[in-house]
Amino acid sequence: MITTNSLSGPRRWALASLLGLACGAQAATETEVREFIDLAGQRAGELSLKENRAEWIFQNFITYDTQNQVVDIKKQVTLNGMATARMARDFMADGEGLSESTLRDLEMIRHKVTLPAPADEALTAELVSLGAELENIYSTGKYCNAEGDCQVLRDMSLRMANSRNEAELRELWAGWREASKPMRPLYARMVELANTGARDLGYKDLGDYWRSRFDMSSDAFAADMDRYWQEAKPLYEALQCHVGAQLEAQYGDDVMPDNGMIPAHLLGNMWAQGWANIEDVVMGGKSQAPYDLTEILEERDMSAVDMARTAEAFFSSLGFEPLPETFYERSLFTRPQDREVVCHASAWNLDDVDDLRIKMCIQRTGEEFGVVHHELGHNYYQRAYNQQDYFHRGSANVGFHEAVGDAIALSVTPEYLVKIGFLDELPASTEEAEIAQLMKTALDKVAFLPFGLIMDKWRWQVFSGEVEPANYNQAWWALREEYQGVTAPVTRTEDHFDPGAKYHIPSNVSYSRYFLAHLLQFQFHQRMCELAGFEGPLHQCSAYGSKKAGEALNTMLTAGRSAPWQDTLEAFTGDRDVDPGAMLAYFAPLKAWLDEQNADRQCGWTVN
Ligand code: X8Z
Ligand code: ZN
Repeated sequence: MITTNSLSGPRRWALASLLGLACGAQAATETEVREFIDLAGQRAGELSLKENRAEWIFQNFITYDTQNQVVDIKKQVTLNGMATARMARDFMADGEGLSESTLRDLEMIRHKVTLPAPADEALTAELVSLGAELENIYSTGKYCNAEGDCQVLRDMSLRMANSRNEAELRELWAGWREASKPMRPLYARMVELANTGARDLGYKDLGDYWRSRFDMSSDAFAADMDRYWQEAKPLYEALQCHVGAQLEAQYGDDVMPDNGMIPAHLLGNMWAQGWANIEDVVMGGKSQAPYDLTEILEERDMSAVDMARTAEAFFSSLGFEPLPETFYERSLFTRPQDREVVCHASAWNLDDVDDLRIKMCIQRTGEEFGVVHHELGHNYYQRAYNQQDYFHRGSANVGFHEAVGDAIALSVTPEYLVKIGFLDELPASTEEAEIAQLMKTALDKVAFLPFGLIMDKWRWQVFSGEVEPANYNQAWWALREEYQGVTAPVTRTEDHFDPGAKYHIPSNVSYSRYFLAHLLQFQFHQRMCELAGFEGPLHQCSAYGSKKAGEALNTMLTAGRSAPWQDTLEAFTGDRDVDPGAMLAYFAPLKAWLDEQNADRQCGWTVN
């Protein structure tokens, strides 16, 4: 058997890292460990470029062959990632005398693998194949009705947004959930394998592993998530109460249960995660919003590329360099008719320098205009941290990555739309108009919070074994009901796998990131408005054109993951913690209005 014990110093660690061997008993010095980290970064960096390319091709052309190709490279990436993570684990166990920043880097290497695999090549291959198969099932999923007419998710989502026909909504809702049924056994097996991998690296389970990425203990992170939710909850409850009452007025008490919960198919979104599409219903049957972005985009005949160029111009106004022309040549902006693709929006940096791209099946709606800003936020972040070492190329924590583009989109105000010529003049500033505008945003951002929380709560329960495969669906609905006050419109059984009907479950994208981002983006917005010299209510502020705000934002983006996120946040906003207070301040006028509306209502819900 080859060992590296006959070598000494950095060469020993270097060789060990390349061969993936254990290193013998001696504790390593700071210099040796730094050398290991550098080499590990180089190796992982090279592999990740190959992975990016194979993944891009697979997601743009889903076929038997592209799937095999991506599985091959992902297997190599996982084997390498696990070997390196195990070494990091061992260095940490012997970590006395290592500096704090080196220990942090080792920890980052240790928890870098999304799906940690058992120490076995065949099981690694199996785990990676399961991941690709689940993604395939989701992305190629269709609902075919009794007449044999089939629909893809994108079209079903559009109907969910616009239809007010309860029976149609119910059919779409239940129909899409047929597509995720076959995922259940694959998902259960995937959990089993990834848990073994996580335990091998010294974690309790995959949930513990995912939660350990926040510069604090995994338990402290879970407790903080609950604390943030408790703070934001009264605003959510006020919104849920008002929306429930308006839905009752729209659909009647045959449709609305009398326990205070809202059936999930009535909220204008396939997953009831954002409710902005039913602003008309919520405002009494007719939209009260001062303008309709979807109509503006239609009137101006904006193409998907035009939407991206408009979002780019916002970033340019803050002082960011333009996107490279290759962004427009290589991105996927619309759904191709001739092949299967992963339509769920994403942002990429193929060469880890500036080969930036988005992949999105853009629809011409105000909602999607927001998503375009969201994706570009990822791209500008990716480019800003490209000078960092490999393991520091990432956002301060994953929530930051999701918050940047959203924070920019909060600056898409009537005043901004006038500045760029989308509106001829500012809409009359009446109290009704202000409330309607705040309502539209709250239906998107506030309604999202409990959904953002339960996606990972469910997974944490599943990964820890608290919820077993036999109870997957029941546990899912228990969380939906308790946190969201949202209930299933049709009977659910353990034959269904409703969590799998949401992209991030089969794709294994952790979801706490979005919960955090929905709070952080208001902190970022608040700070950028301050730097832009804005005085007034936060929802009226646009940081458009503020070089000062752009510079501060860029400084944060450039830092990547080089420091604990609390330090990075403090340098930008002055806070060391996620603070729901910024969101609460933004919506304060709406909260007062909701409390008036709800004054004579019995709010809250009872879980069966
Ligand atoms: O998945 C996304 C982005 C890509 S990172 C479009 N989002 C979450 C979702 O769609 O469920 C953005 C907000 C929440
Ligand atoms: Zn995102």
